[in-house]
Amino acid sequence: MSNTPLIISAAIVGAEHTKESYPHLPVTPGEIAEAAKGAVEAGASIIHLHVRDEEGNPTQRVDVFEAVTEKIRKSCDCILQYSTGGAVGTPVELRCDPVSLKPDMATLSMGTMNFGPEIYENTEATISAIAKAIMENGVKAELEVFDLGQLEAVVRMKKRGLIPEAFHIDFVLGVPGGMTASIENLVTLVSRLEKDQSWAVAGIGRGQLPMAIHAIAMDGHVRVGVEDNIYYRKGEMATSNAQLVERVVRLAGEFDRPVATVDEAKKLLGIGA
Ligand code: KMH
Ligand code: ZN
Repeated sequence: MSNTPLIISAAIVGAEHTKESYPHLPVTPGEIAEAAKGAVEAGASIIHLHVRDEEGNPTQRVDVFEAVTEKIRKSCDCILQYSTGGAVGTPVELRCDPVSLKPDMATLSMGTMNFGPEIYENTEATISAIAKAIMENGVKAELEVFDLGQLEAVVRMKKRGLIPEAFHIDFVLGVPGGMTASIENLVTLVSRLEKDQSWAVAGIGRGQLPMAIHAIAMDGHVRVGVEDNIYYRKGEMATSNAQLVERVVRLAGEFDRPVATVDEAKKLLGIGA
């Protein structure tokens, strides 16, 4: 294990939960900015951002991303990473839209899959269209990889010039329809990466904590937050995104892994170089 600074990404909103399913979910621009500030003060350097409309529904509207970005920028310094995944079923043209605001980073999901009972559609044409928007706007891509086949798609599509040359990879493990959040799966995925490829893991639900611990030990990076997991432990809901980040910071301390500042994370990810 080296002591590469640990990049903690906080997925603070997501597109799946509602205030009904999780009362602490930030949905208004003010609440989202407040949650971002809390997560950053706790140790996160990346904010993975979904936004909600006036009714609290997931949206890819540029004006909402703009309003939330303005509030976050006023409240804290962070790497802002927009979701281009949106919600299951969001049309691809809309998913690309916020990238025109040139955030620091944007996500790029690498394949179609079952997503619980629904289908999360990412055909090659969809991936290419979103990748094109990301490249044209000079935004750093984070590839969302939900299973091994999608990692193989990364290699294929990179060879064909359909995705950016350089990217960060986030393994999202534990979605019903993707790979489970097991240590064996994480080790397999990481073993397939090119040397020096930066990666993180987001474990869904109860996979969040074990995936975070293993990423810390394996020299990877970590994503936590209520998009992926609303529980602190079995039967006890997390009180905030910050609480989930704070736990990762404590664990990193036990492994003598320093937590990356925003500037260190930018350097590691090649943002603004
Ligand atoms: N909401 C999921 C269907 C991303 O942000 O890039 C997709 C997602 C991925 O959350
Ligand atoms: Zn997301």
